[in-house]
Amino acid sequence: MFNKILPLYGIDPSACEVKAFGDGLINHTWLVNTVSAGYILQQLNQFVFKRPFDIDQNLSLLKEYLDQEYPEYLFIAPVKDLSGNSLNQTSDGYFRMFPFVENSHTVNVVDQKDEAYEAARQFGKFSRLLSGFDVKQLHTTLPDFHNLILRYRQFLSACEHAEADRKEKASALISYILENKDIVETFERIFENNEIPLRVIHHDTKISNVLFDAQNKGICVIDLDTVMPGYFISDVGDMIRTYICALSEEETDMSRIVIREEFFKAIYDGYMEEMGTTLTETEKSYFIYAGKFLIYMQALRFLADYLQNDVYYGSKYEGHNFYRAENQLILLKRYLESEKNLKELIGA
Ligand code: GN1
Ligand code: MG
Repeated sequence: MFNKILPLYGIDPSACEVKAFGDGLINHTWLVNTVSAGYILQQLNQFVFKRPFDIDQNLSLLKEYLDQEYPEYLFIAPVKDLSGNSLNQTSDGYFRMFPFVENSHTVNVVDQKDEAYEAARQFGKFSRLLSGFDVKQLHTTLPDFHNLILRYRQFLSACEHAEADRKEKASALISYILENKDIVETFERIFENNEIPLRVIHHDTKISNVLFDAQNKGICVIDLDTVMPGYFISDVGDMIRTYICALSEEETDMSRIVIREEFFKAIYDGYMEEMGTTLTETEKSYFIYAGKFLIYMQALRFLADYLQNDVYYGSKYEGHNFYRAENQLILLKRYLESEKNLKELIGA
């Protein structure tokens, strides 16, 4: 496969080093080192992203706008191959190459408050710089990706059609999801009344999607396939979900899941530093809700996948998606317990 792709970019496969890179669940990513430069090669998951050329077009529209309006901002768009294509469709799938940013690094686990602050600033900055861009120009690369109404319906249908043993094992988790249905109802209200505006939203704000410099200051955000019109609660919510606990969704010792309230404050400070004057008062009133929304939706997605025999996320061991869902529901429980303290922290 590399023998086919790399020459399109004028790279001799026998004169470079290629190794797997990162730990995303959806796309395949490799680091390609030639004698003169580093690249990130990525194969788009075409079962998830049904219209890869929409992504490519989004990236080029955003690049054009940002290069024009904010030339000092580093926006990492795919490089063009020898024929001028930034996305290649081959019999092995869809591929693109990004320049590797020298002297940058990514972080996989948030263990410093400053990392949460820097990341939140970068995701906030991205939406702020694009607040003058007409969001309607962007393709929706994953329809209904963060539509909790639909996710909830899909979850109910997964429950209905699940194999008996899986449903039995999941019954306590299913009950907890049903008990907290008010989280879906709040989303319904936001969605149906257009309470908050559509913005250019990243939709995958985990820490590994931020590039840091040698002084651990944020440089920019990466992994832009899910950049599309959305609500700010998606970005803030996924930061809360993935930064407020020291352990990830992969942790199975559930007693270790605790909330780091100071990290919530760091996310708030970093995001507001950039978006504070752009967000409406109504949006600000949903800042804490954002965490509930995303944690709940992720739990629901993992559990639905478990009930559907792991067709989406895959499974590395028996019950993998069950435990991921359990982990997220315990995180939700802890988050709800902290709500009063979090409100005080941000003066809400
Ligand atoms: C997927 O591939 P990755 O890890 O960046 C998923 C996110 C989930 C995440 C959970 C397109 O992201 O929505 O939050 O797994 N992306 C897609 O780890 O489904
Ligand atoms: Mg991703």
